[in-house]
Amino acid sequence: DDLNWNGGTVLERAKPKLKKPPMYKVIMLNDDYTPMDFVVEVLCNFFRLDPESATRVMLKVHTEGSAVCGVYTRDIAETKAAQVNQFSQDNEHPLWCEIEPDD
Ligand code: TYC
Repeated sequence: DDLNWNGGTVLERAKPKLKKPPMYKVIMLNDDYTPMDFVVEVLCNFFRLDPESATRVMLKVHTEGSAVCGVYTRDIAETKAAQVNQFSQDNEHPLWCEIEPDD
């Protein structure tokens, strides 16, 4: 903690004021219908993954039911999930993302 000084004496110990924000995981869920290519495209374009990483995450969702696409502050995580869900609906795919706290 920081020290607060007053004329050469320590008055109190202050808490550092900058705290790390709570972080949220964006979780992608499996379904039986969304084409694998579409999922990889979403992971590349919305989560800035390279094609190899995107393919790895897509296959993890496919085999395990869900996977983490990224970890962000709450606003960014909510926006990414909403953008993916809207883009999927616009393209008539049931692909779905949710967010959850990253303890
Ligand atoms: N299970 C889908 C299929 O067999 C592929 C898929 C992967 C769908 C990941 C959604 O988040 C997903 N075509």
